[in-house]
Amino acid sequence: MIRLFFLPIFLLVFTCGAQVSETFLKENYTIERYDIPMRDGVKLHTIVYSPKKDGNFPFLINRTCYNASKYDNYHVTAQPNPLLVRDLYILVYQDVRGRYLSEGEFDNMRPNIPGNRKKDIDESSDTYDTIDWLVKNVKNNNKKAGIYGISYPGFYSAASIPNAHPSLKAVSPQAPISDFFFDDFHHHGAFLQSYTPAFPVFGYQKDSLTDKTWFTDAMMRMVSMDVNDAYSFYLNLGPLSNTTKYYHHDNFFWNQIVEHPNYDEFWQKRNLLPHLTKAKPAVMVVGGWYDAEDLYGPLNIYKTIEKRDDRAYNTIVMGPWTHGGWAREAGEHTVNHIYYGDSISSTYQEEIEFRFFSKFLKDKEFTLPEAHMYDTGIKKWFDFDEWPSSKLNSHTLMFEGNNLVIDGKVDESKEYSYLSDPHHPVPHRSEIHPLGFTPRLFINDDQRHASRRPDVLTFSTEVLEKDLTIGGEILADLDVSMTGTDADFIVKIIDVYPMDHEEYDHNPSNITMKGYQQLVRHEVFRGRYRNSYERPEPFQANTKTKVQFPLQDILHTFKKGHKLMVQIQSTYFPYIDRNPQKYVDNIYKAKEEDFIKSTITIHGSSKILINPK
Ligand code: PG9
Repeated sequence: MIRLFFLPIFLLVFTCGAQVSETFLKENYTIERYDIPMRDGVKLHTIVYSPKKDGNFPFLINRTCYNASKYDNYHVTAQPNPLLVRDLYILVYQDVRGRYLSEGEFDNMRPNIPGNRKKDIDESSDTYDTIDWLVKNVKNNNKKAGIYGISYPGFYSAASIPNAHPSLKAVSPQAPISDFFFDDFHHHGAFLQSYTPAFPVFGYQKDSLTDKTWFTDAMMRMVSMDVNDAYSFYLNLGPLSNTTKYYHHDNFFWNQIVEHPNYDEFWQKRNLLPHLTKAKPAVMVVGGWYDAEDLYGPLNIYKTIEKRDDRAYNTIVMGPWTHGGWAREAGEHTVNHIYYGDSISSTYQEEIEFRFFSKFLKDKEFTLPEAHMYDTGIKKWFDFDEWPSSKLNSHTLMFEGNNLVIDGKVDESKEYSYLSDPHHPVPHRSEIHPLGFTPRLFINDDQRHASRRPDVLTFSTEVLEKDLTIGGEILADLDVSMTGTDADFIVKIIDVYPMDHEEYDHNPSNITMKGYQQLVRHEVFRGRYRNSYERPEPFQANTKTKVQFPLQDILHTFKKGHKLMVQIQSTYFPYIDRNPQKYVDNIYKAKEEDFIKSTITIHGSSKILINPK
């Protein structure tokens, strides 16, 4: 029995709380199934729900690698926003090329081919051909189409933007992947070892058209062990070469990851961002501040379009959600131990998402915000007319002893060192946790387990005498040295709660919010890529070296009575793989003996910049 925590993302369908009933669907929609020919002749399996009522309706399209058939036969738990379903759209669900009942070969983050070609195919051309066929062949349509999707389907939504079909009027990439070297599997070159169980879903070609999963045997290699302590499991597994040996030796995607450890042409051509030069359809990007899978994607897709096409209708929503959380309504909204409020997802669905599609596909008069952003500290929404907003202040955070100094002077000659041991890595979770398909709840977890370790540097302000809002972009500007020749750097921004903070009802009795050190933002950087993601370089031992990298944006007010804390460390396990700390060409092929202890030094000239100009 596969325990729920492990249920892969493609089975944890993103569902809304107040579902549309099967009765409503059957009374108001008919279902047709088509195999739509693409320009190269490959047919893509497409399920179409058409309203029974007379009228001309827009299309609402979802292209997925996670089995469109789960939306077939009036399957209610997989429908989109119930308000949209009730308002009657032509709902379209399609298996992307090479998946399930569609023909062709699957390719992860299929590279976009620039220009509007007649023969070559990519996800943009497949979307163009699909819309063209639908408009010409499905009755009662109003020749307008919208596309949406969460996660990989979010990438397919965003991939519709280059050379968009003229009928495509509204695109909502939600938690979209933009580049697998910065989303999901990697963060700035470090491998997310916590994704190891996910590889079977993306690493085997099917050998026939099927609506059933064909990679279950490969998945069971890990699931069947029913692992309750992921940290020990991965530590005992040892170097990544053992993952190849025992689990993924026949997985084409894993082997591509192993053979392309650096940001080479293989990854660069799979980056969607360079192709987002113009956005003719209206775009609404949606993301979760606590999305452990795809946070780089939504922020950078929005910012790229803002930079490249100043005439685009391009907006962003960032809420207190984990991956895809806005599609689920549980009433009380919590992320791990933190309570944020009630009905946050259904309010977004009603006041934002429903209005976006109604405005551009049904010509309804709605005004929507440019940037609808949730402050995760005071737990309120704010609308900005740009993001990052010039209304949010810049700050410089520096270190003095154990103190975090905001916009002040420090003794930059001081040094802060720790012994980093890859055989005793810093856990990324405060609790023992089972093997999971992807990382999720650590993203705003308690950091007291880390601040008590000698291999974690911890700097904290005094108790804040007034609210301090930290919003916008963040840059870690570190001066480092080490006794080894390679290292990872993890920077964490933490909200320290007062000792009289209220408890939250949903937490078990062993969790106290009194003195809680809540992770607000973290980022990982593999130091070898400090000068180039494509050409890694070893460090010179005991030589002061600059390491700069961005953390993803935040909007968080550190309330009066709280403290602002920064932690720096060099292991974060098993969220990411361990750096041997002795430079080797390919860490995926490192041997046990390559893993060495290293004394890492953060020099007093280091700083964390908020909204650097
Ligand atoms: N971005 C999510 C993911 C991709 C690849 C592996 C695991 C998860 C998703 O598509 O849900």
